[in-house]
Amino acid sequence: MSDRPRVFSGIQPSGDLHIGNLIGALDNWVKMQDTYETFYCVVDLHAMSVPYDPAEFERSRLNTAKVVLAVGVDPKRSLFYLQSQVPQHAELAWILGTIAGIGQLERMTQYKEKSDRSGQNLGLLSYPVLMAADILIHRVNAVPVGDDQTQHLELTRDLVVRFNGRFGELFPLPERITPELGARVMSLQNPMVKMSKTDPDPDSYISLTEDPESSRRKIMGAVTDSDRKVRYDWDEKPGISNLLELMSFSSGRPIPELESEFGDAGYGPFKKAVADAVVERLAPIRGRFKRTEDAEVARLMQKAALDARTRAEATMRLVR
Ligand code: ATP
Ligand code: LTN
Repeated sequence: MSDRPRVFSGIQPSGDLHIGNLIGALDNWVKMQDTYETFYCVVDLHAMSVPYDPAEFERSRLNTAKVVLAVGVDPKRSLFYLQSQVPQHAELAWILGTIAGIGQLERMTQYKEKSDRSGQNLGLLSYPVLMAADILIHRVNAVPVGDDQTQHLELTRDLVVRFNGRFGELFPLPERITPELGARVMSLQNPMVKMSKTDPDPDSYISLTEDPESSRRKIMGAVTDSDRKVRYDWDEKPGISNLLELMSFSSGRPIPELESEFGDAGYGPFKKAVADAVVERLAPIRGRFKRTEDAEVARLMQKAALDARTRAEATMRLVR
């Protein structure tokens, strides 16, 4: 076992991974491989808390794993596996459930939103307890996620304090890691809501594997305001601010530099430059995705699950 600090994060196989997932989370997953011992999962059990098609689901979890690999998660450096193949996640979730308060779970924003849309079920309510189990099963120190996961991470930390207080110091208190810029990428069709892979309008997000022409069209059609100034101002100009963050991430150029270059250029030329930068940033991901064989991904997932079970079992022995 390495003595480096550890991280865990997960992503749901609930649709096409998009540039918000990349900027908010996956980019950090890749970077953290250099300094941390890294554990990552396709959290397929979580995705079952809303309605899904069983045949499509099987394809979707393999596809999600394939995109994560294409982004740069390296199976030689990270333990990357499918959550459902490591039953200790669910066992620890049960135990944590016995110390979790129902009131706190009912107050979770995601629970309120998703239960309004998909109907209530126990899985949706206990979703954050399973997420806490994911994080704690490898006793990690840090969790790279987007802004929308703040509340879930707070719950995890509450459970750690409660568990350690009652049963002895077992779990480290995990820190949330979010990027300074792009922790909440907004929908291209409505800059007041976050970009989401379950948004019914595909024009609202840029998928990590879609063809360049489609990405360009979506960025050119992004909803902005009727003023002509390119200025970074989330209160007055959320659409433009969102595009500035996309461009800054994709090109590596600071926002003030982009504001001075495009301030008075008009929205057309600005959007074209954003599209160029995004298409260029995504090209290698799309290339690697296309070159990877499904069978290879399935094999990697099987092998990683064996290692992950051994690691998870070591924690469960202490918990039991
Ligand atoms: P869903 O639409 O199914 O709720 P999602 O698009 O929110 O999915 P998740 O699988 O729930 O994606 O999230 C994976 C990771 O990506 C999480 O760390 C999450 O915080 C991050 N993330 C998701 N959407 C965004 C976004 N718009 N901006 C920044 N980070 C995001
Ligand atoms: N709820 C997370 C996905 C998730 C996760 C985790 C993230 C499940 N388990 C553990 C970090 C750590 C989401 O992105 N919606």
